Amino acid sequence: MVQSPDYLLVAAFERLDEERVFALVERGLDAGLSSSDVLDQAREGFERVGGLYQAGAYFLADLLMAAHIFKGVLHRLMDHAPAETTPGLSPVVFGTVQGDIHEIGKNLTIAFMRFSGLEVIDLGQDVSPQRFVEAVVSSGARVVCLSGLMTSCYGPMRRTVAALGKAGVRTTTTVLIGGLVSETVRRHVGADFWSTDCLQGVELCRELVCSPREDAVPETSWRSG
Ligand code: B12
Repeated sequence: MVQSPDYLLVAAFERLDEERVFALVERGLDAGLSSSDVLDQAREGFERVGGLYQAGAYFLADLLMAAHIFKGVLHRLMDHAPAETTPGLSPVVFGTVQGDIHEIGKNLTIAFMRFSGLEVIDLGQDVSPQRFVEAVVSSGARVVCLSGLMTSCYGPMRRTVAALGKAGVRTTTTVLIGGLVSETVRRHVGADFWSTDCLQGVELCRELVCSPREDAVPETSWRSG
């Protein structure tokens, strides 16, 4: 049976076969696939690894290897076609909140944002509320994304939202939280939106940067409460 290159890339990723993944990325790009298509396949492969980890079939080291391969794919895609930002759009400030060093989900979401034309200011991990404020003030960003993978992140998320308020920029920014979050968490921290899915987050951010703060409830919004 002849298998499509898409399936091959996902399967190679699932097996954590780094060399084969990179070779298939090259093959896909040479065959005319877009960076987003390749990224999507890499994401599917990554998710399969995550599923195997959750099922106990893979260890933490395997998950970290998957993150390493994913980073390699991103570098390759950036070299192939540097992500072009859509001119005139406000940047998105993004970071993992204070006390948290988990970055895989953040990096994945940022990669999709950049490939969809958004300019993202990546503040990294363990980002203090003050650094978020400084980045928003200096860039004029209207959207702030906070990632947090631990329950201990809810305090720092709340403090970040409060700091934006204290600095007088809360009314001009929309705050989206992601990671280990829910509607209850959103209400607790005072954010505008929450999501546990990077593509949903990208879609929302695109709508937000294209619309003024006053209309900050896009049609595809899943804000509730
Ligand atoms: C990998 C991992 C690590 C790695 C992180 C490596 C790295 N560079 O990021 C290492 C080994 C360093 C680590 C450390 C720790 N970890 Co850890 N870790 C994980 C693990 C296994 C996977 C997380 C992950 O990357 N998933 C894959 C990504 C793709 O998924 P994701 O992050 O959820 O992101 C998706 C979405 O949430 C979304 N997303 C993420 N952020 C955002 C933001 C926005 C705005 C949007 C729209 C979307 C979005 O996009 C992604 C795709 O859709 C989880 C368990 C799990 N199964 O989730 C534990 C887990 C998160 N870790 C946990 C803990 C406790 C720790 C440690 C405290 C352990 C310790 N005792 O030292 C330390 C934390 C130290 C610290 N100060 O941060 C706990 C948290 C428990 C809790 N409820 O609070 C978990 C849940 C494990 C567990 N079951 O106990 N960890």
